[in-house]
Amino acid sequence: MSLFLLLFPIIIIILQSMIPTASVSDDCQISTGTILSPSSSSWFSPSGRFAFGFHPEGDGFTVGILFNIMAPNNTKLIWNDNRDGAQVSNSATLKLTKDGLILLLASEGAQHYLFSDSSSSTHCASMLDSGNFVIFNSNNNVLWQTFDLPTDTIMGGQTLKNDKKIVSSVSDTNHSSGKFHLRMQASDNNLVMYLRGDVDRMEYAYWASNTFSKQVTSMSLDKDGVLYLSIGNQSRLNLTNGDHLVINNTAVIIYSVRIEPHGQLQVYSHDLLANTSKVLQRFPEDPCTVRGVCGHNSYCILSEDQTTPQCLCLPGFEYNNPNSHYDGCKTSFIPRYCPGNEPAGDNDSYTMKHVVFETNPIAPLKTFNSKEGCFDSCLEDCNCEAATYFLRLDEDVDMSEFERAVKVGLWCIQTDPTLRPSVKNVIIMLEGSAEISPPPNP
Ligand SMILES: *[C@@H]1O[C@H](CO)[C@@H](O)[C@H](O)[C@H]1NC(C)=O
Ligand SMILES: *[C@@H]1O[C@H](CO)[C@@H](O)[C@H](O)[C@H]1NC(C)=O
Ligand SMILES: *[C@@H]1O[C@H](CO)[C@@H](O)[C@H](O)[C@H]1NC(C)=O
Ligand SMILES: *[C@@H]1O[C@H](CO)[C@@H](O)[C@H](O)[C@H]1NC(C)=O
Ligand SMILES: *[C@@H]1O[C@H](CO)[C@@H](O)[C@H](O)[C@H]1NC(C)=O
Ligand SMILES: *[C@@H]1O[C@H](CO)[C@@H](O)[C@H](O)[C@H]1NC(C)=O
Ligand SMILES: CC(=O)N[C@H]1CO[C@H](CO)[C@@H](O)[C@@H]1O
Repeated sequence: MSLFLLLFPIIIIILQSMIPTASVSDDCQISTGTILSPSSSSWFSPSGRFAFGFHPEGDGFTVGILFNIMAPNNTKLIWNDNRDGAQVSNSATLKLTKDGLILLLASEGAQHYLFSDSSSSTHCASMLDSGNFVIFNSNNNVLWQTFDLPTDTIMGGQTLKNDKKIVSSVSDTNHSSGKFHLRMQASDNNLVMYLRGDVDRMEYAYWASNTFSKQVTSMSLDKDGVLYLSIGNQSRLNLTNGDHLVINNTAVIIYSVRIEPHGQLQVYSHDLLANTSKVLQRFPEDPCTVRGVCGHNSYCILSEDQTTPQCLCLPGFEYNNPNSHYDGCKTSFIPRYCPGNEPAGDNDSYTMKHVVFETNPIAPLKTFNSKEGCFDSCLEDCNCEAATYFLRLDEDVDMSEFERAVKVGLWCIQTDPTLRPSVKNVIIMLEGSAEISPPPNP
C-alpha cells in the first residue's frame, strides 16, 4: 500500500513527460541508433522526393541530399557533406546517436562527425519535404540543419545569412567546390558573385545587387519562388520579378536557386506533378559576362539556345583539356625566341572585331593615329601578342554587328612572363569600340 502511494506520483510524472515527446514523434522519422550504409536505402522525405544518404560520386560515395525531380532519372544533389574531402567507400556507415551524426569510415577505422552533440541531447532526425535535413532534441528544438550549411543550392524557404556564401560545383557530376561563389556581403550590403581567387576582390566580381545604401541582412528564396533581400527587419527587395506567380491550384511546385558550374545564378521551378523543371530567371542574364567562365586564352560566345556559354580558343591556340572547353587554351605552335632587338620572324596575324578586354590593360595604353600604327607597334615588341584597338566614335560602326559582339575572357595572355613565348608567330588584334561599355574599374 505504502509502495503504491510512493509510485503513484512517479507514474504521473512519467505520463506528463511523455506528452511533449508524443508531439515530437510526429516530426521524427529517424530515431537515434538508426544506421545507414551505401547498400541500404536512403532516409527519404515523406513525399519521397528528397533522399538523405550515400550517393555515388567519382569512384565512391558522397553523403548528401538528392532531389528526385523526374524520379529516378533526373536528380540533383542539393547538398553534400565535406564536399572537398575524399569520397567514402562502400564500407562506410552513417549513424544517428545521442552524440550526433557520425560517419564511420569502417576500413580506415576513422570517423567524422557531420554534427557533434556534446550534451548528448540528440533525439531524432527528419528529412523534410522542403529539402532540409534536421536533427532535433527531445523538446523539438532544432540542433542542426543542412539549411544552415548551403553548398551551391538554396531551396524555397531557405535563407543565405549575412557573410555566408554558396560555391558552385565543379560540374553536375563532381560536387567539389568549383570556380565561382555568391556571397551575402555584410561589409557593403551587396549580394555579389565572384570568380574565386585568394580574396574577394572587386575586379573579380561579375554581378552585384548594387544595394550599397540599404541595410541588407540576408538573401532568401520564399516558398513562392521569389528571390529577395531582407532590408532591416521588416522590408524586402525582390530580385526576381515573380512573373511565374500564376494561380494553379492543381500544381505542386517547389523552387530552388543554384549557382551553376558556369557561374550564373539560376532560379528554378520544379513541378512535382508534371515532373518538369524550368529556369525562371538567370543572374547575370548573359552567361558570357561571367568573369573567367572560359579560362585563359579563350573567348565566350552564346550557343544556339542563347543560354549556354561556349568557349572558343583564340587563333593559334588549342584547348588545354579537349574534353572540357572551359579550362582555357594553350599555344598550338612551338615558340621561337627573338633575343635582343632582332626583327621578329614569320608571323601570322588575326583580327577579331568587337571584342573587349575584361580587365584593365596589362600595360599602359599607347595612342596611335591608325590601326596600322598599333599593329606595327605590337610587331616591334617581342612581348606583345595581342593588341586592342578601339575605334573612335566618328568611324563607321556597323551597329547590327554589336548585337552579337564577342566578349573575350582573355584576362591575360600568360600570367607568368617567363612562360610568354617572345615571338611574333601570332598577333591578335582585338578591335573594340567605345560603344561597348568599358569594364568596371576595380
Ligand atoms: C572533382 O574536381 C576536383 C577539382 O577539379 C578534383 O580535384 C577531384 O578529383 C574531382 N573529383 C572527382 C571524383 O572527379
Ligand atoms: C512524376 O513522378 C512521380 C514519382 O516518381 C510519379 O509517381 C508520377 O507518376 C510522375 N508523373 C508523371 C506525369 O510522369
Ligand atoms: C531515363 O529516362 C529515359 C526516358 O524516360 C529512359 O529511356 C532511360 O532508360 C532512363 N535512364 C535511366 C538510367 O534510368
Ligand atoms: C529589428 O528588431 C529589433 C528587435 O526586434 C529592434 O531592436 C531593431 O531596432 C530592429 N531594427 C530595425 C532596423 O528595424
Ligand atoms: C515581392 O514579392 C512578394 C511575393 O511575391 C510580393 O508579395 C511583394 O509585393 C513583392 N514586393 C515588391 C516590392 O514588388
Ligand atoms: C497546372 O498544373 C498542372 C500540374 O502541373 C498542369 O498539368 C497544368 O497544365 C497547369 N495548368 C495551367 C493552366 O498552367
Ligand atoms: C616580319 C614579318 O613577317 N611581318 C609580317 C607579319 O604579318 C603582317 C600581316 O600579314 C605583314 O604585313 C608583315 O610584313
